Amino acid sequence: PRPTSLQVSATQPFSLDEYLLSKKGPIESALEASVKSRIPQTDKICESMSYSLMAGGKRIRPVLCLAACEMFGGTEEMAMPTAVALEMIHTMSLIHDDLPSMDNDDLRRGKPTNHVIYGEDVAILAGDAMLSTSFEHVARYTKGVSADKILDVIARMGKSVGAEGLAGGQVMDLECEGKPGTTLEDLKWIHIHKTATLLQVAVASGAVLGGASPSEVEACEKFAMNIGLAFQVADDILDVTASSEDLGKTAGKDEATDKTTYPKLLGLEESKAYARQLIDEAKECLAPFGDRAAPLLAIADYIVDRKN
Ligand code: GRG
Repeated sequence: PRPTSLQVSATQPFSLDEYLLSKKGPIESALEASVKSRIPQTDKICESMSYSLMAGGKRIRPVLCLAACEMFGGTEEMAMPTAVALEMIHTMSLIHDDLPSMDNDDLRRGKPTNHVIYGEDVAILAGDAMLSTSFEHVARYTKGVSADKILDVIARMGKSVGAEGLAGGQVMDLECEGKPGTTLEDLKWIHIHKTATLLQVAVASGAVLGGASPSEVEACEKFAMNIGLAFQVADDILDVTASSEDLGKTAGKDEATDKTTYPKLLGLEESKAYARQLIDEAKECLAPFGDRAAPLLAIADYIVDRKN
């Protein structure tokens, strides 16, 4: 039988490319099925949801969730509904982030943003629908896991979207925009809530579903908080260093606006060193899990080495 991607052997080096490829098909199929219109009346809103959900994101959150579940002996099937739900939450946050009342962006991943295609009204509603569907998805489709674990995942997801998560982080971000004197602490707070929290829920939920103990879930949360922050530092660095083609958006936009970024506060080289330090600290958290952590460790490196 074909070895599963998780059978990491000491003699064969782990290949992240192969691992990501093995996860891509199942994730894309599950995402596509999750927003299919079942009645003609929902065709328009489902088309708008699908337009953004299937627009070629990196799928980091679903992959983190599956990898964490498998690290503790769980299966891909156990974590897939949660993986899909997290990508739905991520996607709806991007749709709302791009709206004229927020960042007012016309391009996302090199394509017109949702509201440019479907109008602001439908884009808002598609985001709302995706958010509520994400919770329904976990509750309805998670199989082979006890109800208390599913409830734990739903609670984590709820917190990550609310005032102590994406929404709160976005409000603080809007408040700080253009405000002189935004500090490193402010920036860190924004990024923990806007970015790191959802990555943290991805890893922690996968761990919970896979059967991790509370202390193991905690180690996973520390790992994910560090990679989440590093992810955002890397994003700010890429915005300075990458071409628009790499990013599929207007490179250097944050440079040109008065948005506070890590390179602006720390300088480029120190920002790179900070991202690397966060990744090293993250990887230490997974030391107790040995070879079983290979996929998550490789994803951590990818987060700072990526080109988009
Ligand atoms: C969640 C209720 C609710 C409202 C949304 C707009 C908003 C509140 C929050 C903004 C969240 C936001 C846009 C955070 C930035 C996250 C981030 C780092 C996005 C880029 O993630 P990637 O690189 O994107 O994983 P891809 O394109 O690969 O999917």
